[in-house]
Amino acid sequence: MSASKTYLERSKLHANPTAKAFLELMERKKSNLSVAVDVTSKAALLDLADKVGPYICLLKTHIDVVDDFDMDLVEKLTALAKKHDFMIFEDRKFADIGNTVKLQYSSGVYKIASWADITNAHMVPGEGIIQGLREVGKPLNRAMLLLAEMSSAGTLAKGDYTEHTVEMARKYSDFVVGFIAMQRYAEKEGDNFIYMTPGVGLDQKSDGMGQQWKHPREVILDRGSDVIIVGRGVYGAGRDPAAEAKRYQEAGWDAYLERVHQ
Ligand code: BMP
Repeated sequence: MSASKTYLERSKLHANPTAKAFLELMERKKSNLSVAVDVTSKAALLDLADKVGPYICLLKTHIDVVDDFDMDLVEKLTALAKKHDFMIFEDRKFADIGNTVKLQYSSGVYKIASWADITNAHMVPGEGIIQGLREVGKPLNRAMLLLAEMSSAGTLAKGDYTEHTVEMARKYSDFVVGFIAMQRYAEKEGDNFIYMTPGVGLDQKSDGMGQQWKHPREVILDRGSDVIIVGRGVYGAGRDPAAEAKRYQEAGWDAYLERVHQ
């Protein structure tokens, strides 16, 4: 079972270069924390990335919420990724037909494929969405996650939908390296998926808009996920982002150590 293997052991079994490097990075940095930097100015985003950088394995962006976006932001973010040794995940949640997502991934204002190590997509449109994104991302050695479940109350991503999503990930496992999911799924021979779980918080349970936060220990140890994604728990009002990132890094890593040493 891959849940009991270390990130490093699993990196050795991975064929996708980004997934391989990411699992190595997690072990090297002792971090399974991804911080979701949902702020709306370039300065705030860079400041936050620099503060949490030492504690994270992955910076998760919503690049389209930044009011003053330009390619200089991307240059500075990638420089911070080098400085602090983290990867970048653009949480784009593609959801259109193959031909359209190809254009959205490669072109337009954001040119996501040119800088994001990892991006993600919904399976609503069917298999073509993976084929389109893969055509752009595979030659650049990028990796993708599928949204198999969501953290929000009332999500329709469940049951058959989730099962079908997992099957599609198996079919394209050279590019689809894991899931946004609320738990680890039953494994088949050869599976080596990376599970990332948003909706993680140490201090609060919900935000009054459908978000549901779980404790890092529950996510990593009980539910077998690999990466905790934390947003407002780190940078919310009155919080010290570096101190909070350190706190979540420790909580996530302790739960991982407990899991692999069980
Ligand atoms: P927060 O910890 O502040 O609730 O932020 C969670 C982040 O994870 C947001 O960026 C949100 O878009 C993302 N997310 C989520 O909350 N639930 C999902 O199911 C999928 C997500 O990408």
